[in-house]
Amino acid sequence: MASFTSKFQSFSTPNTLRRLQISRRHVIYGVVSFAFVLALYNFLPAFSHAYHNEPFTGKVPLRPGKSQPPPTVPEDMIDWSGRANEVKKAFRHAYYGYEVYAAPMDNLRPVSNDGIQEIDGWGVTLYDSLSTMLLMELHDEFARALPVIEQQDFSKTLIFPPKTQEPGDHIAFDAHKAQFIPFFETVIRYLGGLLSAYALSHEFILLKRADDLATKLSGVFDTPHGMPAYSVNPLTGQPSNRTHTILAEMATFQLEYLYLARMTGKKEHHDRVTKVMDIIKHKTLVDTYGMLPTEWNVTTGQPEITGHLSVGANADSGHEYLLKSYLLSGKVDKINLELYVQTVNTVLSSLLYVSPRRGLLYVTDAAPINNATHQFEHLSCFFPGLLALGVHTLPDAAFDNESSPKAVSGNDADELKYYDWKELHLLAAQGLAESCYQMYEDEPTGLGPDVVLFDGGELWIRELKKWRQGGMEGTPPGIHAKKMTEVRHGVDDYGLLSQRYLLRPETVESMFLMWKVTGDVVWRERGWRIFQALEKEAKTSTGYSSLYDVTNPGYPLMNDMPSYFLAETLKYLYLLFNDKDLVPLDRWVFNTEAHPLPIFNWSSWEHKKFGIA
Ligand code: DMJ
Repeated sequence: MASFTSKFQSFSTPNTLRRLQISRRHVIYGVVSFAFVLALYNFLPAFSHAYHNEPFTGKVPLRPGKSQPPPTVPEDMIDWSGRANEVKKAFRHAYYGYEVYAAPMDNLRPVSNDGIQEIDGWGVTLYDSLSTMLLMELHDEFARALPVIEQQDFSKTLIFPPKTQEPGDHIAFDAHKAQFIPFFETVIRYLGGLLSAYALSHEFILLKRADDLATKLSGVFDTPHGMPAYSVNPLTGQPSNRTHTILAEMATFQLEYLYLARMTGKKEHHDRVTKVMDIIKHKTLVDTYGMLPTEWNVTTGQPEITGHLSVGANADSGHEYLLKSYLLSGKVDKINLELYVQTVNTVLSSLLYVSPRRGLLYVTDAAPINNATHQFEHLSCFFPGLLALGVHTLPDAAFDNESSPKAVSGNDADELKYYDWKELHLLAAQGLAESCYQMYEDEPTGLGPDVVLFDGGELWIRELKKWRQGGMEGTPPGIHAKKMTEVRHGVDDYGLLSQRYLLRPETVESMFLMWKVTGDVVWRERGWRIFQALEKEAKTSTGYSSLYDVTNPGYPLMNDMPSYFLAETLKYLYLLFNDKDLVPLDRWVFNTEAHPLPIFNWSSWEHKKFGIA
């Protein structure tokens, strides 16, 4: 140190500096320090940004890059219409099994080859299959269904005790409850099925029966605030007295009732929607930053205090119908649109996480907002498709992050302002759809589990911020996740909470929408791999069955074929492979059970008659 000091003292010090009592040593220290800071500023962008107050300088370009295609034959050699035909064959196999072994009961039990009453007892598989039959041009099957529908008595439920108890079936039969029909399931499967089949076939009897059914359901709204009760007795019109309800059950009927009002001209159907939307709109959802909570109270008309937020079980279609009601009735209901954009932005900044080792993007639930469970449900896999649909159909102004209402507050949500929201929504859709698919690819059966639990993870919005501040190297985080085999020590980022596969549609629904919106053939390829896995692992001699264990090929099947398999899973696969655009997204909106309803515009008379603002 002594020699270092004396060396510098041998230089002559200018008079001015000497007068200011600044030595040459001070000058040299100053120059060296300045050069050091300058180097950091230039070579470490993260550092340079962190020491600024981050002035807003425009949008960060988001380049998602190409998805990695699964190995396959070259694109131009694929016979897509042949593949669509394979799905049609699968539908016929399942529906034939239902007709022969289960009708007029609700569902086929595809292992024991008999039927079971599960939802109202009016033969739900028949109603849920109508729109798929029409799209597949299965006219004989459709013709056989019409007289059954014409004669159906919707006044009483036909549920009775199951003949045998299945393993895992712990719910005791309750004769009183069996007289009540669940509103949500009845609307999405029966009412939605009838209305969609009417729109596709113009068979007037279908509209008439839809209106009859809605009349039988009307008592469900006889609650203090007009929120639908969980269930109703269709014979007496009495609503169930359960006070607790969930978002999905109270806010998944708008599409069906708006279309019914439009087709029948009946104001009462429109009023049901207005009342519930008024409750939703007038809540100041401060604690949840504008996102509708999962749990509600029918008696008070208020959300419960749990603060639970989710796009999965119990909430999913409540969010889905915000966007879809806006689209169905000619894009005029701005409140629905705003609620939808707010919801997505809250999800993007608070419920989306990236897994630590593989970089899988997942959406989870939380209660309250900062207390994530890190569960990722198959049910949530509809969400990437919904995001893609929004990007495809909404006007650019909806994504304008200067003028749209700010849904969320706090540091994490502030990051949203650096992105074009349209690009950001599509990026999230891509990352999530890839994870949903990866859940299938990870299993030896090729079919995905119902619920997984992630081993922690970082908020996606924070990872995006690091990526942005670090110079935006490569693709943004959460987009191209690593396969299990690419992770060192083979330690996976998640474990299985439910290893069942319940023939659910959500992942193939998102594959279909991602294909339609991006035109990237990889989504078709992935859908094909899923279809092949279904053929291999779920097919029985009479239909297709849910799996107990996706980790175990060949393990005994669950003996259960839910009607949504024919309404949704097979329909989305068929549309994914079909080269014709049978259901253009700018002319039709799928209800949550995949029954397409045609988009319409209210006339000025209807505005007046229904009191539409
Ligand atoms: C379907 O009945 C509907 O999509 C509903 O909205 C939730 N999920 C089931 C199938 O998983």
